[in-house]
Amino acid sequence: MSPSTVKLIGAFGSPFAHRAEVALRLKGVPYELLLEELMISKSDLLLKHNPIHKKVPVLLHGARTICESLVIIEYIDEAFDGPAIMPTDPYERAMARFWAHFMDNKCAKPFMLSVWSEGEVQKGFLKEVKENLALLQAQLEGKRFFAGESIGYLDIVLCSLAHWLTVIEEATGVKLVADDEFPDLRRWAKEYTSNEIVKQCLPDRDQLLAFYTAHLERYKMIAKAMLQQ
Ligand SMILES: N[C@@H](CCC(=O)N[C@@H](CS)C(=O)NCC(=O)O)C(=O)O
Repeated sequence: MSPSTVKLIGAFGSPFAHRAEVALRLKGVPYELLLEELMISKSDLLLKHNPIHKKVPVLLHGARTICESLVIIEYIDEAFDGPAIMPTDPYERAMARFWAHFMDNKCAKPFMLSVWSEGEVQKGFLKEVKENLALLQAQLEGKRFFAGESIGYLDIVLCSLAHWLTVIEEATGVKLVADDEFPDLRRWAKEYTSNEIVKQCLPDRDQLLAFYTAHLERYKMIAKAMLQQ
């Protein structure tokens, strides 16, 4: 199917949408980006194509609709020519998926609650964030990127640690990573965010900071709701 039929429903500042965009760019697939204004409302297009989760990103490839960023990355990798995003070795691929699920299922909540909650609750989640970061850093093992010499699946999945983390630290005034902590992760973050392809679709830092600063209360509410889950 022609890549010219690719559209991506995203939203400014969404690390999940960034995952899909980077995957398209690494493959050299031209696409049209349709930006949602999630803080205001959701478009009929988004609700039509992702009625189950009602979230971005959504990839539209001709008549096909693909939802969920992890699924989208794998779809892009398989549907289009270009450099492989997933590791080619089955065990490496399984491990990359394991850590991607770890990021989304085990790291997201502590991360949110360590910056957007308060007191003892916040302290507990901060400890958890550091434990999780140590586990992720160990996967780098002196490598340039998680899969070796070039950007691959896990680097893309962990994009929020590379670019969003320091912005959110600044917006909230909560320091998650001290300047002398996790040196390998910080070195990797620099490499990821300075990659020419990544840079083409990384949200501007100042705009991202303004976005999180403007929506602090909204994120506190989301964090509060998370605590009750
Ligand atoms: N598991 C989803 C998460 C996507 C997600 O949370 N997207 C946010 C934007 S960053 C969203 O659409 N939020 C709208 C909402 O929660 O209603 C994925 O990996 O694609």
